[in-house]
Amino acid sequence: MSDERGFVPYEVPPRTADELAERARDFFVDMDRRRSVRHFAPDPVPREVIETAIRTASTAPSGAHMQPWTFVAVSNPEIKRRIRLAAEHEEALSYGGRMPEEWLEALRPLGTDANKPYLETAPWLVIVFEQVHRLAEDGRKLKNYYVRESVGIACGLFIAALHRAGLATLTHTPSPMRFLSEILERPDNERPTILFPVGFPATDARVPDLSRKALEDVSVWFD
Ligand code: IYR
Repeated sequence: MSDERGFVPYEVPPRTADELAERARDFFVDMDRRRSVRHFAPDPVPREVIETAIRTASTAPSGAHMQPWTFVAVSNPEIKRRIRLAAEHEEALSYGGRMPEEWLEALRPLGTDANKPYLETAPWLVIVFEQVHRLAEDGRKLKNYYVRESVGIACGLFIAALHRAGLATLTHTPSPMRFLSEILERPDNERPTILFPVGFPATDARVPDLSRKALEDVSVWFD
């Protein structure tokens, strides 16, 4: 099936304009229900679901197809506890003076503070590391490309996959997050970027009453 360059055919099923519109709308309606959740039920989530969501994330396009990401999935209670303690230590410093007033003000509607119980309640913590460079067999550094963008796209797909499965998550970025490299024993070429607590929302979970920008406010058209 492959041609002289080694390329293989790529086909998608043909669809009418109505089908396209309906499929696009269905996905939007589902995604528009997604919210960042900070209150999780302790109920377990099968490892297989997390594995599949990571597979979905890993379908993301990436610079030169290097797939410069590592997803570290943690359900071990002791490791979750260590992560919570280290994160709360950093967050206490941040909320207690490291974040300027303008930042604290911007966060007020979200009702966040330095306490992060969800780091233990959520059955899974998935920490995404970006591979700043690759290592050859002999230890030489090899370049990765558009690492930030690639990992960002993979994280977006991960969030969509979890939501589609019926789970909740949160893009949590304790800062600084270097402690995650130590606790999770990641090599020097990897930097932690986002920590996702994953689970079912608590039955009494509440989210801030936010609205999203209108299409007109997020797009410009030349058609
Ligand atoms: N990392 C802190 C602060 C925080 C920062 C932003 I930007 C947010 O959107 C939410 C929180 C925390 O997790 O509380």
